[in-house]
Amino acid sequence: MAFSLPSLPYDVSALAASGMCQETLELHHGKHHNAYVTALNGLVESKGLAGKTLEQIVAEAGRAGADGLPVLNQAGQHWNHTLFWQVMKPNGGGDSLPAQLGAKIDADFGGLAQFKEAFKQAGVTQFGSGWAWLIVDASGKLKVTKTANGANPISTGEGTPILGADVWEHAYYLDFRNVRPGYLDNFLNKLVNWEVVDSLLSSGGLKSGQSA
Ligand code: MN3
Repeated sequence: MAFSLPSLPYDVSALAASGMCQETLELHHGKHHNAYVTALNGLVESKGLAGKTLEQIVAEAGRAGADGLPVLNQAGQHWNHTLFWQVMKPNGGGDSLPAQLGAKIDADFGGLAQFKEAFKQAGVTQFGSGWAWLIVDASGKLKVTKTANGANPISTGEGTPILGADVWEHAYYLDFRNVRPGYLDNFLNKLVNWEVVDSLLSSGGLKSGQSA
């Protein structure tokens, strides 16, 4: 098998009115994400990845440290973007959450506003390229964290991501120029698909269904 670029769960123009224009999605999904998939497929044979799932590859590359980076850069980014497209929708975001997710956020962060602020701060303070995450940690508690470049909470062993925001400049430069905080505010208030985040909380996280 080979890895493949998953289709967007909405039209490429569908998020434009919610702050992510068609050109951003064409470049980000069609060029950036596709390049990670192509590069990862190019590593399958030389790195002995055949038969492994994407999640296995990400976890093993993370545990390998510096030696795992060439694989993690591509495999992590393939996984990260696969989640990212799923956790957005047109006219998403806002403060109306499914009951289970809302109650869990209230219990673990003290309220939705506190969660949003923590998530935004994680994204803003990730120096250079990376990701902000909402994860379920080993004790079952929700936690906000951030990772650099192509890493993610699976590769670091921190927990199971159920929401991720790409803070590489390619994610927001066309729509928000250099203003990363504005992009993250928009993500939380106009783009997040809370129903998908709630279903990932129930199901134990995204299974890409992909393997080498
Ligand atoms: Mn990206």
